[in-house]
Formats: sequence, structure tokens, C-alpha cells
Amino acid sequence: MKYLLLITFMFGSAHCLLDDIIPKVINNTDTNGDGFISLTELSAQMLSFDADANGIVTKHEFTEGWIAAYDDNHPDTNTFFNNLDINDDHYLTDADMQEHKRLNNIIVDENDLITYADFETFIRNMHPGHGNHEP
Ligand SMILES: [Ca+2]
Ligand SMILES: [Ca+2]
Repeated sequence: MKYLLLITFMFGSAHCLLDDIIPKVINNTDTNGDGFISLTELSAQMLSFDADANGIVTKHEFTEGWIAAYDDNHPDTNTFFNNLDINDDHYLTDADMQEHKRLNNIIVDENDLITYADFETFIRNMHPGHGNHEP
């Protein structure tokens, strides 16, 4: 029983739903508030997790920062990082974002802008989205 409660605590109600996380991510990423996410804003948001400021985001930095910012769960955040790290070099850099753009995983218009809806789709495609299924 105690074990079950611990599991519930770790993977259940202690964490936010992806539905709750996405608006916060959008709000934090669209720093000039123009209603679009630019590639520059996206890179800046990503690099905000670069704790030692060496220009690359390690999985450790990302998971620590992301979970602290959005109260997400650890397994989902791990998978999210792996999906974002599309060139599989175990770091999150601008090269990954350029590759997502190239593959049309994220829809970027001719002005390098992403709509909120397309940004949300991108996050949902990258994130396993289990979150908290508790009512
Ligand atoms: Ca913006
Ligand atoms: Ca990478």
C-alpha cells in the first residue's frame, strides 16, 4: 500500500497535465508577445535550460530545468528530450531546431515564425503527454 502511494505520488497527482504545461510554455517562449513564436524565441527558450551557459543543453540540464519550470514528470521529460534531440548527439542545440524545421516537424513560415497552434502541435508530437490523468 505504501509502495502504491509512492508510485501515485511520483507519477500521478504531483505533476501537471500537458494541457496545463503548453500554455505556460507558449507564454514563456513568445517573449515579445506578438502572438507568434519566432525561431529566435524558440532557441532562447531552449537555451534558458543551459545552466552552465556553454551554448548546448544536456539532457540533465534540460530535464532539471524543464521539470522545475513546468512540474512535468521525469519519464515524459526524458522522452521529450530524446524526441527534440533529433540529430541524436545527446545535446539540444539550434541544429536540432533547424532539423525539425527542415523535416517540417515544426511549421515555420517565410518570416521564421510559428503560430501558437503549430507550436502546440509540435510539442504534442514530441512529448508523450501522459502527465497527470487524475481528475
Ligand atoms: Ca514572438
Ligand atoms: Ca542534438
